[in-house]
Amino acid sequence: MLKIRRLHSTLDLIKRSLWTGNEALSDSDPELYNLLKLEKRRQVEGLELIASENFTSRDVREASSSCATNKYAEGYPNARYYGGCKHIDQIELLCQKRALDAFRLDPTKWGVNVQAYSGSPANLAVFTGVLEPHDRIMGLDLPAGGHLTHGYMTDTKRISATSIFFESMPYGVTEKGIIDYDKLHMTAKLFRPKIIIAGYSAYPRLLDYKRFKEICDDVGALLHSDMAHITGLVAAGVVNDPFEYSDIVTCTTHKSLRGPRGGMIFYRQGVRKQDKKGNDILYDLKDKIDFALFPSLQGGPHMHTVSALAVALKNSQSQEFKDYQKQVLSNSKALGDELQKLGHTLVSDGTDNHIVLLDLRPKGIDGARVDALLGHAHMTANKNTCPGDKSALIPGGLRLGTPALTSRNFMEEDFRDVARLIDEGVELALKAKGRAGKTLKKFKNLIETDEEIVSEIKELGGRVVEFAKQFPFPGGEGDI
Ligand code: DSN
Repeated sequence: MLKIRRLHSTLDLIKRSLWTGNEALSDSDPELYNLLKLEKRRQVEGLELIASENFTSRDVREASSSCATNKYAEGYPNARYYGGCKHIDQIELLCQKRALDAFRLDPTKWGVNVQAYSGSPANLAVFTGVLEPHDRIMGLDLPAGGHLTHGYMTDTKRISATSIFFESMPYGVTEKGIIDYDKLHMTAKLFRPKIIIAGYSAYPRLLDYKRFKEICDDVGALLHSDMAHITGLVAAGVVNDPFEYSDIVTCTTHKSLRGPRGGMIFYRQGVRKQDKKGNDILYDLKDKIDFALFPSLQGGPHMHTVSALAVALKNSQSQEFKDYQKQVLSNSKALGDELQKLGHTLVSDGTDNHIVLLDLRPKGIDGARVDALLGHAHMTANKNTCPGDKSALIPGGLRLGTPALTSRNFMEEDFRDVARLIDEGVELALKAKGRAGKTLKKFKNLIETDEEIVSEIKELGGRVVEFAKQFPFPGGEGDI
């Protein structure tokens, strides 16, 4: 017979010095709590212009820190290695269904894996599943706007695991900063890759997926689109759709989609093509990719993230979300136009997406110096290579993006103000560079010590804070 134990109240437990697990973070760990408070303040009072960042909503945050964080669930729905997954299975199936719905995909033609911890593991899982070690891939070169996991290596070193375990050949952009499709085609014919990746981290234009597919078909490669940056824009249908032509699509979930930090892999199912005798050749991507992700590369899925992703995908179906994505694009144009009016140069002479890539070289300065100075004035962007740059540490460009501030309801006129604030920062950086001498180290030291420069940065930063604070901040009122 089981003995019935009295259930203890929190008060009882405290009296008996037993662990309750109910302490508020502010009480149990003021040191960490205060750091988070400072970070929240930085986000509220600053201008967040990193193109890959965004602010999550309260419902996404709630699911993100929910009880699902406690559960191990290695495997996939209805095929787990642990018990207790009844509800977890439903959560993952719901998330998968919402993922297919969000991108208007027919479940007989597409499947999805929602367990990737982020975009980089998602890409590695695709290559691990579909390729043999040392098989060949082609991706946009990092200095031309590509991503590390698209096979990045330098002249002397293999940097990304995707170039350590596989053989990679980059493609690039023309002098005007547009992908050089002709050269890609020519190189692909010689290199014969098994996968060509269409995707980017810092490319301000749309991709020609039809052209990518034609090249893939010509050389017998699969087309893998990595839509990480534009996941939300694709879900809202405001940019061209990679699914129409791709065999595989990977993405992150925390950028324009405004979800938790995670990744997804979509793969085609059903008939791939017909052989010469007219027999159907089927896709075999599902099992290969699912197995590569788990158990080959990852362990238990982060089910709190999968839960929060399901929420974000539901939110992506709303009219508000579609309007938001349209605003992201129109804000990006306004930001780019105003910077050009102020005499700045943009890579590719403009933007079609959420990214504005400022080429600072014609101004006589670089992205590293401007990034550092803007940071002191509460504007967060990132230094970035421009086509033709040799150094990733002191590159010529500054990457700017509109998703985060658009989530705070910034409109076109607000972004024109942002452009003017950035322009003031660039002018100040030029002044500081003139005084600092040659090295970046000296520049960084000067902007923290030169009395006049420090005071001018402070004055600019003060205006930035007053400006930013006027805008609402999503995700709830709390301190952290
Ligand atoms: N770090 C992301 C970006 O900024 O584009 C990609 O991984």
